[in-house]
Amino acid sequence: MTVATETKVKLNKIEKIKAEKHGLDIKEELTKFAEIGWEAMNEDDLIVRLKWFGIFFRPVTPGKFMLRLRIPNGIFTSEQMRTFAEIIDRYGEDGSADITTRQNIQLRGVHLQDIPEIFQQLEAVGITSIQSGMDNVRNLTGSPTAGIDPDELFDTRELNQKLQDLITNKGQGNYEFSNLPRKLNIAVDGARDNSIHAEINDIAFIPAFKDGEFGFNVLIGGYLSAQRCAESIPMDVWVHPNDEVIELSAAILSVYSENGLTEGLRENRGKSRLMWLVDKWGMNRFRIEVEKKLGKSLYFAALQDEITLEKRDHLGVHPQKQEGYSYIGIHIPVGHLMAQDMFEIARLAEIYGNGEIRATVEQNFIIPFVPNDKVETFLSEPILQRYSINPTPLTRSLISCTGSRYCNFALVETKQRGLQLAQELDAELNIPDRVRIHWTGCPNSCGQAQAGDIGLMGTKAKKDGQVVEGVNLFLGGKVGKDAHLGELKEKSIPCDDLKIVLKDLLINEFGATTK
Ligand code: SRM
Ligand code: SF4
Repeated sequence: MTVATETKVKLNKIEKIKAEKHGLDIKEELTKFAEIGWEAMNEDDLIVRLKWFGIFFRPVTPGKFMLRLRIPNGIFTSEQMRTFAEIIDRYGEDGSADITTRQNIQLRGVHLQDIPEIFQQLEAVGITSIQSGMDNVRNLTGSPTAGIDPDELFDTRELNQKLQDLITNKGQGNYEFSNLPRKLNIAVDGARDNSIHAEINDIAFIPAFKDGEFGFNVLIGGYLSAQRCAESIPMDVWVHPNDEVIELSAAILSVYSENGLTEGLRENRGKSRLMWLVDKWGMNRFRIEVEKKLGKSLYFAALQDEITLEKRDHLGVHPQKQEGYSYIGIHIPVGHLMAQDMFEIARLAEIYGNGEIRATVEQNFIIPFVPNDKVETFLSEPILQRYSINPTPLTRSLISCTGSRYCNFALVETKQRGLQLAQELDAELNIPDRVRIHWTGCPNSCGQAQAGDIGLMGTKAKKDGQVVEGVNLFLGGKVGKDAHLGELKEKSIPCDDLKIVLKDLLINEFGATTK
């Protein structure tokens, strides 16, 4: 590992904190923190280092922490879901959960004093929250229909689990990959519809045949941030599935981490994502350095990849690869859940399916393995009145980041506002096709505004001489085949004027008519 303090490079604040004491070093202190309480904690431990364990201090709700888990490929069991629900249930109204834009689950309202017990509960069901925040690899995303999609090219489940095991040392914490210059996102797609947003991941593996053999082409450097948004670019590398994906990921992480200091990535956090290293070296040198790390040459990319379809949202009833079974996508409005909902979804998965629940990057759930002769009864379950399998067009494709209710970066409230607007516009307009609206509370773009047909990014605006909550409007984001980022079209629209702006836009650009 690089010893940052020995060089003359001007380290940024977070690097200094890491050099003083690494995030994983507080593992043995978690019980002590739980005993003394967050108010008595050192600020760097509280605000920065706890994130190595997925524990996020929320300045908006001090004392009520957010716990970000790791759900590789977004797949978990009804038993795990019940554990998540039990954890938040004890916090009453404060306890809630969110499905994230990386197929992951975050728990809210958590008290620090309960962390040791919560970690035991999670460990007992095989879930970890380690390295889910700060300068770590985030949740590994993969095809949400892996292993059940009749048209899939590759089942990504085991590979993503292996990647997580490598990166986190099977949930125990791994110093080798947890002092990156910045966060890093990895996605593996085994389907044809780019279900994982390859274009905005730092490392994306997309299906491609080379000389008739299945494998992945590798894209590098995609990311969104307040300073810059970059689409991923080809590394001109093709790998076989499984071991070569793991080896290559490890080599890239090492190259990124080990050169972070000498290449200046540890100075300015605004210029520290993987793409900055690629910019500095050029892809050719980047590729060579990765080969050196691997100790072998890499294959050149396959000429063509297999991303040939528009992105699916998986809602509704779909036949599985396994004859006689269906998977059912249910819509969870803006991905927000309370404990009782989670108990109920766990029950559905158990009595109708095989107990599995799958999260999508659209912040919804899929329940697989429902026997076809049970589908009708499944659909008559009362909870499906709220979690529809066929919601109205705008509500259906709404994505939203956390926003000001819990996130201190937010410039606007997102989830409630976004949902209300979508429902009102759905009621007033006939909209021929889905329109994907992505809300994000600030330029960090966790809600991926640039990926939406319409993207709305929180900002400040002026109305009647007053500073009010507003949005910057993005248009033209394309996902799936030929994915590309949308562009900023209009700045600082006051949220109070947004409904009329969206209505005009839907009528003029998306073929909507008034009811
Ligand atoms: Fe994010 C920081 C929430 C996906 C770009 N993100 C944050 C923090 C941790 C800020 C904070 O401390 O409050 C937010 C926590 C709020 C909370 O209480 O929930 C936060 N990000 C989220 C989630 C929960 C949004 C959601 O509602 O789904 C997503 C969690 C994913 C996960 O399971 O790990 C989430 N964040 C994303 C994505 C989308 C993606 O990965 O596809 C992006 C853009 C893609 C990317 O990273 O390139 C994203 N988040 C950021 C950034 C900007 C990164 C940068 O390079 O500047 C920040 C700020 C930072 O890291 O300094 C950030
Ligand atoms: Fe918070 Fe901004 Fe991310 Fe939304 S986009 S969760 S407001 S950091």
